[in-house]
Amino acid sequence: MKNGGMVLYAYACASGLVALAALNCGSGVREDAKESPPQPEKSTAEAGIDPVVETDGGAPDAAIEAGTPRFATKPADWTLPVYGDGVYAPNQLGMDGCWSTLDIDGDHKPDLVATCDPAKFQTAFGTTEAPLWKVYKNTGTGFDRNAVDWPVPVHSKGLYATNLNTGSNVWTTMDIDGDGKLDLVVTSDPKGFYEPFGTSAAPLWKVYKNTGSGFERNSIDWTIPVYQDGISATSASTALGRHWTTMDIDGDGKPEIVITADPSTGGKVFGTSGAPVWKIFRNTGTGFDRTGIDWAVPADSGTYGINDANVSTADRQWSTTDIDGDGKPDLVMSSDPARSNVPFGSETAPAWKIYKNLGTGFDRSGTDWRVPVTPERIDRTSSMSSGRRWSTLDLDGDGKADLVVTTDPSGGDKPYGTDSSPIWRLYPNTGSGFDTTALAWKIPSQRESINATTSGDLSTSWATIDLDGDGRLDLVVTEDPDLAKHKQPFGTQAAPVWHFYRGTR
Ligand SMILES: [Ca+2]
Ligand SMILES: [Ca+2]
Ligand SMILES: [Ca+2]
Ligand SMILES: [Ca+2]
Repeated sequence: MKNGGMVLYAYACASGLVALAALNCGSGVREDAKESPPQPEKSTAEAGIDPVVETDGGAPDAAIEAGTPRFATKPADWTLPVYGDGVYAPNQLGMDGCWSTLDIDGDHKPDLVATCDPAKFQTAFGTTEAPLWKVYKNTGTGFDRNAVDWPVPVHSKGLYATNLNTGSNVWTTMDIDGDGKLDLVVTSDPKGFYEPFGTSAAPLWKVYKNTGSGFERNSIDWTIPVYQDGISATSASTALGRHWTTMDIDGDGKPEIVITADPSTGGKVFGTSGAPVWKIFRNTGTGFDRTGIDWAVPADSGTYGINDANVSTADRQWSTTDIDGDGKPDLVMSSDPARSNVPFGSETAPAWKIYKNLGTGFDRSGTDWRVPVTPERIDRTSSMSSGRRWSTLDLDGDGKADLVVTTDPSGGDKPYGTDSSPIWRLYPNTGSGFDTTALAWKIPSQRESINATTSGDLSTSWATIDLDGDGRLDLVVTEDPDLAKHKQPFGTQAAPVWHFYRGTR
């Protein structure tokens, strides 16, 4: 195996973590909308929400429409179990514990899953022969403070996390068979280093199905395609020109393996320059086909073509995202390769190019997708650098991903509005572009400003996720920003809580 310099990333995109972290990973955003229809509209009074008063520097901003309810103004307490020194983030894998917020029992509400015993370093609960996770089920107003035992398979290292990607320990939690419940998928043989199970001519993953109350302790062999050095993770992008991912590209509810680059050409897209293709390997429900089908992708002027599902470099920005909300991921090219880090179109009418998913390939003819005129130039689907923070996610709950700009580019890496009345700007998805007029999306005011949809690298933790499972994204602040507390939730040690701001309309 020549894996020197191998860089594996984005495996979380194929896992259940996606919808929760609100990352821009194609299918993650729409899952919520698909599984639970939007709730009936309520008046402001019924919803108990204050109307937004636009206070951006005193005078109303002409580009902002005010008066629509957003997140609940006052937080509700979201009960948490007592675990380790406190559950202060939606997901954690470290010295202070291992947990994930994901829907493990398949009832469309995320549960809190503790995967390692806080008294032992990176070791599952239970015994070596009968390992367990602890699941704190979602009650609709919190996580149950009492855990249920969740059996997990035996693995040499012990399955102490929902996802891991370190050489011989590569596994993930994803719904591989499309039955609506997350399965445990071990993609690399612990006896090797980034090598799948089986043989090089007949490689396999090991799948442990979700029974609704645990994972089967016996695996099934899941066939995977043959690809140079082996498909040893759900996705990878390597210096050796190997690029693949696992996603539901045809929208049938089951993920496919999508191989996007040909290592024999140094990592260029497959096909010809005029008719480039990816290779997709269909999911039969019991494995992936070993014979690939051509999937049309657009031509690109770069040396390698569209050779990965998601790319973010100085002169190339694209992602595989369901932009039109039809349930199938589209290819979205968000910066013009002729002008680095600038969208297509003109200064006064910027646009992305979208290549719609036709079910059997992407339309090779791009169509313009309007993006708003903003000082920071919206040249990618999401940005998490200081002062340039935005996300593409369905905040208004109509099933289509919206553009949400969460920092004011005029300085300070803060949201729009004022410290006491901060707002995000939401540009709704019209089905053929983003509305050029923003809605003011009121967000909570706290010591450390909420300047991104999910905190990511920031010191206080929060996330925009559908925590109560009603199909609307909520804002949850999981770490108390009080300076006297460090990496602690709200409440007390005996009765910890998150601050839950319900999403409403
Ligand atoms: Ca659940
Ligand atoms: Ca499943
Ligand atoms: Ca599929
Ligand atoms: Ca929307």
